[in-house]
Amino acid sequence: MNRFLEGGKSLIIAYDQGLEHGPSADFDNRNVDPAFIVEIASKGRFSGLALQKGVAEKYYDGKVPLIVKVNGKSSLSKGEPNAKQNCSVEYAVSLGAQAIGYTIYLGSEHEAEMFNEFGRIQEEAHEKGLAAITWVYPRGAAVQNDTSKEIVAYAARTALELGADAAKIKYTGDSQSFAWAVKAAGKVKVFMSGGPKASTDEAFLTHVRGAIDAGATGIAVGRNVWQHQEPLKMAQLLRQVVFENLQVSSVSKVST
Ligand code: FBP
Repeated sequence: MNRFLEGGKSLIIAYDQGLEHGPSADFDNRNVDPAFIVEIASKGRFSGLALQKGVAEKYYDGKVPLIVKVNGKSSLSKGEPNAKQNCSVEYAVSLGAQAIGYTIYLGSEHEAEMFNEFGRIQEEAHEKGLAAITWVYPRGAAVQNDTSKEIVAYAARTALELGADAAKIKYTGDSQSFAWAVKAAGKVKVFMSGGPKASTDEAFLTHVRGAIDAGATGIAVGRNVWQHQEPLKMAQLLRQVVFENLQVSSVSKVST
């Protein structure tokens, strides 16, 4: 994971929503173009860029450490969520990946399949010198509240139990409860997932501040950056919170 860390902290930009949500749900004329995001990743000095293999093949420019998502699903499939492998670890390496990303839907009827597949991929990734990062999203009929303290900590712990180097998990809503998830993750690096674009910069930065105060390594975020009117400005604000450890009141002076 060291390749994704700067003074122990990290800021990752995620752009796999074209598969997960579809272009009409999240994209406009600017951010529908992967080249726009790849440029933000380097100009905004992100620590990592997460892409599905097709986008990586055609747009990755080698400037920011790459995470290739090796599974994914669309928003059209219904029922209990499942996401199967769609890219080999070997192929991810050939694209320049320094880590693989894999989503586990904890609590889904299909979780055993994902546990099994991630176990194999994690071992192969480690053999090839790549980090294994898991997006652990509690989901399905058995999950009542996917951001409760208990369930988010369960997600974090699952990442540790299954051998992940880092876990991307949803924010619980407050720093104190998120700290329990960070503790449950042990030596696994914790990244807060972004979610839909917040109504104000301050609202989003407050969550980021809370996650960092809870001991998170950083954030892995998409829409709150590339849906922003000024993505590079948001990147700068995030850097101030994550790397410079500034309070939101200090950075929000330059915010819109
Ligand atoms: P955002 O910051 O835009 O929420 O992206 C984080 C992410 O994990 C993406 O990598 C992924 O495409 C998406 O969220 C999945 O979202 P959902 O919660 O709808 O499954």
